[in-house]
Amino acid sequence: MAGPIPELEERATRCAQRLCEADRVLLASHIDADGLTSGAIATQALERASIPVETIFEKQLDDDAIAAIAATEYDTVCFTDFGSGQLDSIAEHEDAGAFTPIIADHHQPADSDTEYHLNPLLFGIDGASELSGAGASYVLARALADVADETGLATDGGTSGATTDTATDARADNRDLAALAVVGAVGDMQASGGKLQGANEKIVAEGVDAGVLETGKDLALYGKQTRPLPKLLEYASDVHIPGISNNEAGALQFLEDLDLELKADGEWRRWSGLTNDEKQTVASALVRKAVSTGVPAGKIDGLVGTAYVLSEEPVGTELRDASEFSTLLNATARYERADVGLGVCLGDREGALEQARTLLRNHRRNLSEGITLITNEGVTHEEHVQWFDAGDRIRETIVGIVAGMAMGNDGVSHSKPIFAFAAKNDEETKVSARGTHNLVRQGLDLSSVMSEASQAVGGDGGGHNVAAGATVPAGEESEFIEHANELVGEQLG
Ligand SMILES: [Mn+2]
Repeated sequence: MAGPIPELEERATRCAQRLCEADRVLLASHIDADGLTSGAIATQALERASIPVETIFEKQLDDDAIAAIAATEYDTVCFTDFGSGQLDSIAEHEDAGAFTPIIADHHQPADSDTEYHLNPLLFGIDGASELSGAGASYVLARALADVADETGLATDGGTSGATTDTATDARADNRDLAALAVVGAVGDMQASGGKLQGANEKIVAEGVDAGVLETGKDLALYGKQTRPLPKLLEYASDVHIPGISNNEAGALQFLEDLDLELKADGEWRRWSGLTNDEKQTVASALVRKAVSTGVPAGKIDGLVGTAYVLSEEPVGTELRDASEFSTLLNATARYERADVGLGVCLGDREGALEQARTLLRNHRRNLSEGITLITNEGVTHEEHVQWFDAGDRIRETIVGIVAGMAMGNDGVSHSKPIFAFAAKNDEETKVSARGTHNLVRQGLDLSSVMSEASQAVGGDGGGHNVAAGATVPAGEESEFIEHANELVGEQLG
């Protein structure tokens, strides 16, 4: 049977064959939404092929982590959503006979290669926008079903108790896992242009075929499943609509002016519970409001996009919307609870789901407390940058998001990049920098600022032009800011 991405088929089959030769497999995956879904896809595919698997997660696959993996008894190690960038180190352990690596990744490979390396970049497919780690893992899972079938390894696909032939077939050839692959791609921001492209689209088509996904044009706002209607509009920040975005009273007034039941059983209704006519009413009014308040046409187009709905999940839950699902997973990852995220992906709808929801609630509270902290205490303004030292009062894993969200608040400028420090441990300080697209157009590149300024004080860093991070030795914060201030001045000068 042909896999979803013909270019990857042959390599995927070879990787699957090698996995089927293993008595047991250690599976290592990255801790983020894409890594968690990658891990869940590969875990299920291996289990269904009756290959015993132990699944672990790492924030970073550094030399120490790889050495620890090499020290285990496992002879076969599958890496998902990382591994390509660490191939030099992995290959050393492979050459020393520690284990055979099978890699399903989409990041830029290091200067080394190995036999069982499945990466879209090796086959002319863009790993940043067309296929995620979860997508590569899905391609591997599809091949595993095929190979296991041919070699007579038991697959439990036919005995799942599924109620329809379509569902049974989809499980037997792992096409039901396409839903998780889409959550991973969305989590890695691959639907940034409003829809998934290229290889990702082929996975979507398989998921639709298998009955686990539905797609359609819909309002491109976050929270269509779970947010009360007024909050859906108020919090929508990608397209700023004056009088509605970040405006509680305005969003409410806008909805009240429409001829619509806003509550059901005393509770705010949600977008997912509206009829198609009702959705049309709100969407048209929203577009009219955007036009009348001068939102540019290009931005207005961004109000509508392709929605990816997990059709087997209950309406009104975060699991039903690929974007809300990936946010839930990221909330588990940020607090190092990969076990919880994996549990949700593997179908634990009680313990794990409740814990994930608690983590997401706490995450949102931490964000809002962090923003309040920065806004109340104020930032220190240098000539070209502004900065804030949170010490241990904001977790280093969220300090960057918080700093970005605080921009534009009272005393926090929109016209200078913001740098936020948070303690990593006694020896190291994490620095996160955030700019705006406007500043980037003027020449800001925080990636090079973070890399140069951190290296100047004995640290290291990098990232993107609009958002970047670094780690510096504790005590070097003011020295770092001096360098950063100078570098940003040169870029914007
Ligand atoms: Mn990824």
